[in-house]
Amino acid sequence: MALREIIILPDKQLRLVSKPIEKVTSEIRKLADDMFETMYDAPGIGLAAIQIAQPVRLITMDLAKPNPDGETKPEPRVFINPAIIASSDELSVYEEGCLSIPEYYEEVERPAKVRVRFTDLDGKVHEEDAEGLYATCIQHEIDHLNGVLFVDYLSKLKRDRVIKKFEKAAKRAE
Ligand code: GNR
Ligand code: NI
Repeated sequence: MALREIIILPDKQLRLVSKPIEKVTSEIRKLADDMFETMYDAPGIGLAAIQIAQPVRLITMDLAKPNPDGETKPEPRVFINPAIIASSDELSVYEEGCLSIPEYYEEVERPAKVRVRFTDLDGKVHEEDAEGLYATCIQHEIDHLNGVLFVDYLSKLKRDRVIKKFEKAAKRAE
């Protein structure tokens, strides 16, 4: 396993449309391993491969909550070529953040429930209904595969403001 660097705004790679994975190879397994290490280290609850500069349709996620003893048992999940195949009309609002837009949080409205189809690391295809944080997170991650960021759902004023802030920070760091 290896810790990889998470790319942040205004890195243009975040706007790439990631390529479907045709076969679950050892490289894909290794990439998923590295994504988990990077996601847990961050820490984050989800990660899209493009966030470590790999433009393939691969997502890692862990939504495990602490048990009453305060311990959290890992629940690592992998989504290959995920697709939303149905969305509820009902919407829900969640305060979102993104490891590629550090320390910025805003409320985003999305379908409250979605049905997602994806392939796992064994090449098996699954369909699942997602709601709550799972629904929000899978939509946020699939957006990354399409070059979409949660700030794209904000008002132009807020979006321009956060993008400018990160552009300035990048200039200062040159
Ligand atoms: O760690 C993360 N938390 C989060 C909180 C609310 C909605 C979405 C997310 S995903 C984010 C990690 C990330 O940037 N994934 O792409
Ligand atoms: Ni994100």
